[in-house]
Amino acid sequence: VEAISETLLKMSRGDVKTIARSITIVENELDGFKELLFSLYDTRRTPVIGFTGPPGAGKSTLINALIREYSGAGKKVAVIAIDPTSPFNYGTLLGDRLRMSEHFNDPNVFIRSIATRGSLGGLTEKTIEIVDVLKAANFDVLIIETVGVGQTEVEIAGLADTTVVILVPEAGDEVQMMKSGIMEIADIFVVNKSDRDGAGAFLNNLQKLVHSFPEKGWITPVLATAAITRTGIQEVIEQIEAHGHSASFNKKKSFVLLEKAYRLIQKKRMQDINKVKLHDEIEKAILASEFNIYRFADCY
Ligand SMILES: Nc1nc2c(ncn2[C@@H]2O[C@H](COP(=O)(O)OP(=O)(O)OP(=O)(O)O)[C@@H](O)[C@H]2O)c(=O)[nH]1
Ligand SMILES: [Mg+2]
Repeated sequence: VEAISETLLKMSRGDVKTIARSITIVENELDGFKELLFSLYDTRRTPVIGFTGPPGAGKSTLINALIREYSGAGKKVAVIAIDPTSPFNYGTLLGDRLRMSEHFNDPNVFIRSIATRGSLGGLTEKTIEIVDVLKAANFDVLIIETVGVGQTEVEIAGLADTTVVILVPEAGDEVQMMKSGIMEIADIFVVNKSDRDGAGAFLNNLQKLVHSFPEKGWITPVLATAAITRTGIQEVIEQIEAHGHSASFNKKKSFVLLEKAYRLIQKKRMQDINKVKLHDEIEKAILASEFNIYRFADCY
């Protein structure tokens, strides 16, 4: 077995094999995963940019266009695409791979899809750990794509230094619905598919909405893109850069660490709870006698 210091050195030099192996080690809790995690220090402070938004908003297409810009400027980019394990999203997974496939042979680009939500005792979510492993490598920017469905937007905000929320012109009602939550987490709004009807009106409404919320040391910009034709990409990069220099970005550091710590502690405390086993035990318990869910839960 290779010494941790050797692994870290190789990663910091951008050894792709070592990076991929380290991710596999933490993802599957293979031998030495804890030692590896315990040896990670965030010295490079690689910015983590989260992209979230409704299914099909154009997140992957936009990220693809950004990768092209970053890589063209000689920057090294890592992308984590988080695929919910739901079979509904299987097509998405393949789609993302196809859309980003032009970068598969680019030495400046590292792309990894990871599964989440070990629904019935399957894979546990290792996003935090994988991000931290990637931070130990020599990337200039880390990008995370998640589909925004309720909770995930909030989760991405606890993981990313800058959160970009991608919407489409026809998302009017959705924005009304998730208004406050989305306002809290969005550092940058991108209205993609601005080539479509109604983009101008939607942009205006969103702009008004942003200004109706109290300012937090950074005014959330509302940008228009058409990712498919790579229109407006430069502005997205500029605003990500600008947010990185804002007071809000610095304040967010400890918030992100808090969220990460909270989730790691939660996972640690829940590690002996397996939903499949729990289901068996519930089925037994309800057969036995009078069933009280609070007494049942109190045993754990
Ligand atoms: N008209 C138009 N279509 C776009 C634009 N950007 C992306 N699309 C299309 O929208 C569809 C979805 O794009 P994706 O990039 O896969 O969207 P996504 O948000 O990553 O989707 P999920 O990962 O499934 O949530 C594709 O067919 C794209 O070609 C755009 O700017 N204009
Ligand atoms: Mg996608």
